[in-house]
Amino acid sequence: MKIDSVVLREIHMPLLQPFETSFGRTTDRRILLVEVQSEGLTGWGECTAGEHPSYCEESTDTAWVTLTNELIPAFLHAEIRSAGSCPKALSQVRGNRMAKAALENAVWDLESQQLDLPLAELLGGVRKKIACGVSLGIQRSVGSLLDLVERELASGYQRIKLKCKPGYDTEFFEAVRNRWPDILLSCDANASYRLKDEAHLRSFDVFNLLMLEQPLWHDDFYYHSLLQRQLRTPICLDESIRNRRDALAAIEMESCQIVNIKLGRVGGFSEAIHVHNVTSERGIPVWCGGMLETGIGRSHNIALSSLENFSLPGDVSASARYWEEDIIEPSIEVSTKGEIEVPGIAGRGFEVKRALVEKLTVRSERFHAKNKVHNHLAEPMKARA
Ligand code: OSB
Ligand code: MG
Repeated sequence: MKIDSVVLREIHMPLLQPFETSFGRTTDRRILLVEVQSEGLTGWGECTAGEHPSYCEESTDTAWVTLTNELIPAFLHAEIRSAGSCPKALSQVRGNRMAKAALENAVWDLESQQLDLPLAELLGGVRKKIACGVSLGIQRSVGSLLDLVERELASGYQRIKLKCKPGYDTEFFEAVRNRWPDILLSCDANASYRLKDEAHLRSFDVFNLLMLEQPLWHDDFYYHSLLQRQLRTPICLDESIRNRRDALAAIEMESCQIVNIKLGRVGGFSEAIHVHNVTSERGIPVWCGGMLETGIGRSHNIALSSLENFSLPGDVSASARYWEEDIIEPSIEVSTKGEIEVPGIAGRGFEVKRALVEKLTVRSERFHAKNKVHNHLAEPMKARA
C-alpha cells in the first residue's frame, strides 16, 4: 500500500447525556481521529481511549503522544502490504493498544475501499444485520432508571445492560426485573467489587441476568475463576481480555463464559479477529462492546459484529443516543426490532462529514510519508470560546 500521509486530530464533542460508570462520569468527549491517506482514498480510525486513564491505562493525552512520537513514525517507516501487517509494524511499542487500534483500523478502512469491498466482508463477516443492546449509566434513582429502560425497550433494543457498583446494584436490578420479567438484562461492574463481596454477588443470581460483566479487578483471571464457581450467573470479561492469549487463559481457567470484544482494548481488527476465532473454537459466545464512540468507531464496531461468533446483542446503538449530530452520514439507525443493517457498499459504509469534523477539531498534525511536517489545521480550544 502506498501511504501518502497520516493526519491525527483531536475533536471535542459533548455527550447528549452524561454517562456514569463505577469509575466516573463523562459529559464531554475528547476523541482522537486518525486519517490514513493513500492515492486519493482516506481510511479513518478512532481512538477509544477515555479522557482519563480509568477504564485502562491509556487516555486521550497518552494516545496523542504515543501516536505522534512512536506509532505514526514507525508506521510510515514500515512497509505496509495490507492492514494485517500493522501489528508487526507497531510491535516495537508495548501496550498502548487503543492508540495502535486507531491507526490499524484506519488502514483496514482504507484497504476495504481499495479492494472495493464492504469492510465487514474484508473482515470475514457473515451477518447482514447485527443485534443491538444498550448500556445504561448508573442512575441516581430507581425511577429515573425505569424511565430510561422503558424508552430503550420502546425503541426496540434487544438487551439492557445496567452499569453497577457497590450500593447501586440489587435495588436497581430488582425494580427492572419486577417490571420486565422476560427481557435480556445484564450488568457491568467495571471492576468495582472484591472477593469479600462474593455472597453479595451471589445474590445477583435471582435476577436471571444474562451475564455479570467484569465484577473483579481489571487485570484478573484467577479470582474471577474462583468467583465463577460460586455463581449461576455467567461472568463476562471485558477489561481483562487484551488479546487472544488472555481469552484462552480465561477460558482454560473458567474465569468467564462470555467475552466482550472491544476493538480498542485488544489493539485493532487483527487481534479482535484472533479473539473472535479462539472463542469461537472453544464455544464461548462474544459480543461487541462500546466506548461512547462517534460514528467512525461505531461503523467499525458494526463491521466487526458481523462475524459469526458475535451471537449476543452488542453495545452498538444509534448515533442519536449519544450525539446531537454525529460526524458520519447517514447517522447510525436501529430498527424497531433492535437491529442495525451491516452496510453492503465498499468501505465502512458511512461518509465522514469533513466540514463538521474540521469544526470540532481542536488540534491536528499531519505526517507525510517522507518527512514529518507540522501543520496546525486549527487553533486550540480558545478559538471556539
Ligand atoms: O465497560 O462497556 C464498558 C463506556 C466507557 C467505558 C467502558 C464501558 C463503556 C460502556 C459504553 O458501557 C457502551 C456504549 O458505547 O454505549
Ligand atoms: Mg464493560
